[in-house]
Amino acid sequence: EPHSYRNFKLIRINPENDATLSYLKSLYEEESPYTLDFWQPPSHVGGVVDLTVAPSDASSLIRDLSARGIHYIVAIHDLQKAIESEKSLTSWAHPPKGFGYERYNSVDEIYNELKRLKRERPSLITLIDIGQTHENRTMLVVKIGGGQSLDEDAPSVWLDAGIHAREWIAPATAMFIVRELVEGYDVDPKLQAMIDHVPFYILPVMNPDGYEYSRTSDRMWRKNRRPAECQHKDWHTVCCRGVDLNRNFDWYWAVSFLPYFSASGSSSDSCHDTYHGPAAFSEPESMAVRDFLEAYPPKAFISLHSYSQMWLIPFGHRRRSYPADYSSALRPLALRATKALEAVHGTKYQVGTGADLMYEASGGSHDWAKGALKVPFSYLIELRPRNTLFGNGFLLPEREIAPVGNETWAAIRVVADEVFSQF
Ligand code: VAL
Repeated sequence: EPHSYRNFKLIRINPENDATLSYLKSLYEEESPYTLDFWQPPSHVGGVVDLTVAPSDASSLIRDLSARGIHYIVAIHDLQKAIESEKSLTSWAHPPKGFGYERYNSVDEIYNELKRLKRERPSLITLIDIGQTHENRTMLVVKIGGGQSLDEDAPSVWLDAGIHAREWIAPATAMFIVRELVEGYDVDPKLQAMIDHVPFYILPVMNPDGYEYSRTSDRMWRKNRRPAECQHKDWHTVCCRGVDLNRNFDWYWAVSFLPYFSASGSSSDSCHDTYHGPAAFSEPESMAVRDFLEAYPPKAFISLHSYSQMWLIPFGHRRRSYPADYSSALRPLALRATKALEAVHGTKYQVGTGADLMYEASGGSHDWAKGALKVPFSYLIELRPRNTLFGNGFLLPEREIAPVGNETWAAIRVVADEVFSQF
């Protein structure tokens, strides 16, 4: 039986002053008396904080917020209901069998589809097993274009998705882009010329253990499934599983710049959702990605996440910290890409670093790709939705997969075209 979120609530707060902000930070960083899950951690005054609360704690939390004069909205009244209506195009009780491009699929369904595409287009597609997870799942990269052999010097574009288990729209978007590339190859001569020269390497599910766990056991799981680590806390021992893979890369790994313990950067507590792991690249998933990228360094690195509609540029580990070519190259290309994205369905994105727009987070893969691997164009995309009155956060209905896929592809194509014209 999967974990039930019956009557869990999603509370959305715009902290208007420092007192509110530090109260929310204390709930996030210290032991809170309530069962809370921060979908968007507190960062700055004027930002957005999304948190879910268990039904048993909802009234006390709301009493606390009201007593402090903190404005909030209840964006979701019954999280379980929202989880069930996420499958908007298919029946939740009787899911259809097999892969669908407008559905949230299992890892097996995704891999079977990639194998089917490979059988259909053997010269266009190459499948590469780059490693195994803790639970022995394969990490499967699909190479599209550029011939069947791997060439370390050829310019290429890397795209990964699903580093965070619960961000289901990310793998769905990656698969949508796989199809755009495969089908576009025959009918779009410009696209053909581009991917003949600049192949795409796509890892649609970077965290397959976590993804499957979020499908079968706990929809809101974020980390990988590293076996439990135990620690002594006060008078008892607690053991927790999982590492946040996007805190496990060797770029200011485990470093926190704030003068106090900052769990919003990255946490040393194995029970925390942003646990950075016992060492940089301690995890098979991040190790596999590192080893592959070091062997075949791409010209563009793009990592798909959700949610909040932001096109994030390095560096995310610290506020006001930028690569040398931030203003001359990275940001102008990001602006062009998001303009192309907006032209498709009018979807607006913010552009900047994650640290400036949201919160500092060290050990992230897009920072490592730019800072350590020196990939020219490195980005992290936070897909739909935005945190508006009705946005369902991670629970984006299946009917939005196609529009998200179309608009995101338009933006990524701008990046790939730039690589094609430069290298
Ligand atoms: N949402 C991302 C993360 O928590 C940040 C880095 C933008 O990993």
